[in-house]
Amino acid sequence: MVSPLHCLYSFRRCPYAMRARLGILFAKLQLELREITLKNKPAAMLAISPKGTVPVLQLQDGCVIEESQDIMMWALEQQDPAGLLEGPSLQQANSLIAQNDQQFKYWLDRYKYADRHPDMSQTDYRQQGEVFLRTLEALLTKHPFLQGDKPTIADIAIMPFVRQFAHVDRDTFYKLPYPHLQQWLQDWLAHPLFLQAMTKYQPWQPGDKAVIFPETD
Ligand SMILES: N[C@@H](CCC(=O)N[C@@H](CS)C(=O)NCC(=O)O)C(=O)O
Repeated sequence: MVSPLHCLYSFRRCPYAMRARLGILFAKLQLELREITLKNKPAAMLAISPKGTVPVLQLQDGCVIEESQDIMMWALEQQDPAGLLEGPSLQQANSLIAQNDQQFKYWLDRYKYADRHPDMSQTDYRQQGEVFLRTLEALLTKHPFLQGDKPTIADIAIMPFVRQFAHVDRDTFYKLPYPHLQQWLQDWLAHPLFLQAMTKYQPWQPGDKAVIFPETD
């Protein structure tokens, strides 16, 4: 059955789901949020998206969007009051997001779970990840956000992954020679919409009252 609202299956700690929630919040949309656990994915989610990853967005018309970047784009194409799609170059934003998703994420996973990947040391994995951090630092040396003086879709798509990298070992991260990146991350972590995106919800079960995200005051 299709929900009367758009419905987002989400997992609080997943960086892909974080970027989708940020996209919804920046777009000032409201939907039903269904928090899931990865160990016990709801049958209703698997029925519409058998690949079994979050985020998944089911629209009111029944259409399903299964990739986080597509969810952000869909949300911001509905409404974009902060102009996240109006940066200097959507092509550059897409290229940075692709580097994040295809290369940085690979090293991030190994850095985070180095014990499961014994071919290289955790320090080696961190240093591989730092190649992308240096790209970001070079951009942030020129302006406060990745593409200029205002945030774009690139910032909200990438910050959850830099956060995850930093949180593997905060002491080490904040000693690395990337002061602009560290400040950028700190600013995002304190951003009201990021704090709202990290609201905790109980896992959804069929029959539960809909959780409206974001809640109206
Ligand atoms: N390409 C997908 C990746 C999403 C993804 O990998 N999400 C992880 C959680 S962070 C997931 O759902 N993994 C499934 C699992 O661990 O069972 C996207 O951008 O939405």
